[in-house]
Amino acid sequence: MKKILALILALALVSSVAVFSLAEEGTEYTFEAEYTYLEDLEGLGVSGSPTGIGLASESSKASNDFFVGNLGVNSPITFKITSDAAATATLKIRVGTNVLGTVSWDPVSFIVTVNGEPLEYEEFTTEPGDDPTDQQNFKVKTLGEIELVEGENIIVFVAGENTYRSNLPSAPSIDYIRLTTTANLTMEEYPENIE
Ligand SMILES: [Ca+2]
Repeated sequence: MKKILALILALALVSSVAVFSLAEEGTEYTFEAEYTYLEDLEGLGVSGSPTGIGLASESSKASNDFFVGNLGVNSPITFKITSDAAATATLKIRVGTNVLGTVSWDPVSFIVTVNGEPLEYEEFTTEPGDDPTDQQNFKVKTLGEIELVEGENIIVFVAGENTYRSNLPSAPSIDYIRLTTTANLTMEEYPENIE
């Protein structure tokens, strides 16, 4: 009996390792949100809210020292990614609280589209951490598998239906997205946003 249990355990370990390596196959690309095209975007909509490159904020806790925040329905963050082949990719996003307290995000309250198609992803929450100097408390969330086409792909993140900021729709702050895939990816970047 013990031998059988050991065999089952060994098989379970082998299969979980195989699944892990399959999901992580390929190259992991990180694309910074502060390098997306920010001109013409309007922040939350409340008076005095930032616009354009003003949506990029500095934080030592953010990758590349910047993130985009104060996002509303008129500030979709758009990643233009060119792929050298049609391929499946795992999409992750590093998000912060946007100083909204503890709130949950799902495909209705925070809309993610890939080449115009809404992405159905598992609900996640953003919440303040224990460090009062780090209100964003950035965390990486896995949104799931997406299909990239050869050529240009448009991945958009925008506030959906919610009343999280003074009864206006808002979105989490975005530090970067991460794509893991076997294809070669490049992004249209605007580094002058933060210069
Ligand atoms: Ca960043």
